Amino acid sequence: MSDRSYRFTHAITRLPAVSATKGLRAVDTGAPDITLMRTHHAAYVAALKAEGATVIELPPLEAFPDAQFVEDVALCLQEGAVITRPGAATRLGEAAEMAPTLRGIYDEVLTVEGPGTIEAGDVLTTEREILVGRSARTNADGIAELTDLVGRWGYRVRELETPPGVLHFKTDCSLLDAETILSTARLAAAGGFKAYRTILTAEGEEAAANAIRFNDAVLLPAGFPRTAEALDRAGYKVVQIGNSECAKLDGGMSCLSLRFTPKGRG
Ligand code: CIR
Repeated sequence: MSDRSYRFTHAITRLPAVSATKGLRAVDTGAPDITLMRTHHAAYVAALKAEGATVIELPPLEAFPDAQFVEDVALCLQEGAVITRPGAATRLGEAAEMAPTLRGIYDEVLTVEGPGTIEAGDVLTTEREILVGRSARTNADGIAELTDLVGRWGYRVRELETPPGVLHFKTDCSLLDAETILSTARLAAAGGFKAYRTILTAEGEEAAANAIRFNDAVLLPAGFPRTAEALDRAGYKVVQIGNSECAKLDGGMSCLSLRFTPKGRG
């Protein structure tokens, strides 16, 4: 079994802008503290580097308060990248900002042109398929266009539903290894993960589901001790990263990076 869905050579991150205080959020729990957000961000980048990543650290984009959530604007695969088309109007322009960086890395960079919308926070790439959760940001047309684009590289897309009221599919799940998905109970109950082993987040710790497996580590937002313990018991190396400020903007570990191994460099 290959491991290209969780072993990577590279990551792209973007430093949070001061304007991140104005980032989108479902429920306002107060403005994030940018200094603390940047401290957490530095720890996140350091954790990726500790796992061997070459991290391309992009500068803040003040015009786009959510631009540190780079994951949403592109899907990076080995064969090429796809620039997505965010469903949030204030985030649409972020995709074009990411394109030149990806063109510098990949020979093939494709673009979702629309009219559909898709944010890659709704996309979970596993070893055997690409799962896409329909959400308030990702619609059927967007999924159809992505399916068509990645089909040329041999990928199969399977459409699932993001639970109601949940921002992104990966707000509620993450890949732990080729066979295993960390999921909230509410998402697992929908039945889309039957072909996988699932580890459930502890009750009341649903926000722990937005984690990432990067090489040997699972980066988990700090503050979810029972889920951390369950992962530790299952044999994963858990690295906890502060996420209190991004959480105010509905962001977690996966949102903060694009992770990939460009073909020929893996
Ligand atoms: C948004 O609402 O778009 C941002 N405030 C949070 C994006 C989080 N990204 C993700 O879950 N992949």
